[in-house]
Amino acid sequence: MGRKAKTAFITGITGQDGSYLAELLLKKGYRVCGLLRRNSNPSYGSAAHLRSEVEFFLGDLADPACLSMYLAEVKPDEIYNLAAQSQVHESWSQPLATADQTGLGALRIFEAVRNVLPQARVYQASTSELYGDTTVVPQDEETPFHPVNPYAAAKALAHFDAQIYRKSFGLFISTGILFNHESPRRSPDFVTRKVSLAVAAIKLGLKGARIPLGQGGIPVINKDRKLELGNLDAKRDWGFAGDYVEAMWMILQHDKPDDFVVATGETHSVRDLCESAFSVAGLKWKDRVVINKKWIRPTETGPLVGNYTKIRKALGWKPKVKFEDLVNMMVQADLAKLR
Ligand code: F7E
Repeated sequence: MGRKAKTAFITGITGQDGSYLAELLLKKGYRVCGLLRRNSNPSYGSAAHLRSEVEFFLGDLADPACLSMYLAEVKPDEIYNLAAQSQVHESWSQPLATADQTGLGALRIFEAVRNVLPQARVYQASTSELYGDTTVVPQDEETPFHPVNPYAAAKALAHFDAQIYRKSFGLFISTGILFNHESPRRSPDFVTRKVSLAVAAIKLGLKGARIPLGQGGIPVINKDRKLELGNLDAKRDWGFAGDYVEAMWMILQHDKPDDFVVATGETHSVRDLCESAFSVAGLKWKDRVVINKKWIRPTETGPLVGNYTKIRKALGWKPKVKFEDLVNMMVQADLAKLR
């Protein structure tokens, strides 16, 4: 007799990470269930192509009753909490909604697990934003947190509660402290996709309504056909989302719950990103990028770069896609999509 297929329950399944994770788990033979927010028109986002394979449950992280009900009904072996208000920039305009979805949302999951399904394994999506304006480089699991925005503060609540529920109640709750991870499925609210879409729109000479919408629903290039960005000096450790969902799964297969940094170990500035992305299309970034103060944040983090030694040694995970290949993948995908 073969072993019974495992069941996974994913919150945030319609996002970039949720859709890659669902694909990975389906390939591994899991029954995959996902929480879908109730809108008048249900939006499956990046998971639209998985609609016939995933079981969707209408609900909201704001509602503890529905979380308990679904856990009791589905009895997942593994729960991946990827749902959040995940835009740092937006977290200054919506600090309370961010605290609720990103911070309390996680706590509601932990409470539901404690009450209804204490044997389940839980993955909590933590973030390099926790390190904030750190001066320690690179950052690892021991580096102190210095959050500098409402998003990071909400993620800190979730991260500490994950550790507290693990210790206090013996629950299997693990966290992945993920550094930035991108893909052609990334929302244009984030800088990598904003740049790759703008490069493609400029290269293809798109005009008027054919110019795709970017951050905040604003066309990705302005009337002068330029890309408007904020801080070009900001430094991030950018990896490929497809690699990072494998890390999430591996973290839950470990023999004990723990915290792991997931990163590439390389850092690049937004300026480097522009240079690479425009050069994929044979364009010079300096002619095409202008600064708009609107996109400069009230506070910025220190240079973020992760040390992934712990996960490499304990679980054998390492990133496969390098920065240049990631940028190339995203620009090529947008050129193909918009052509
Ligand atoms: O910004 C700078 C900006 O919005 C990256 C989320 O997944 O990763 C992501 O958070 C950097 C920042 O991502 C623009 O100031 C310059 O320094 O792509 P981003 P993020 O804030 O790092 C972490 C790990 C998460 O957990 C988050 O959920 O780029 N930047 N000019 C800009 N950023 C944006 N969005 N737009 C600009 O025009």
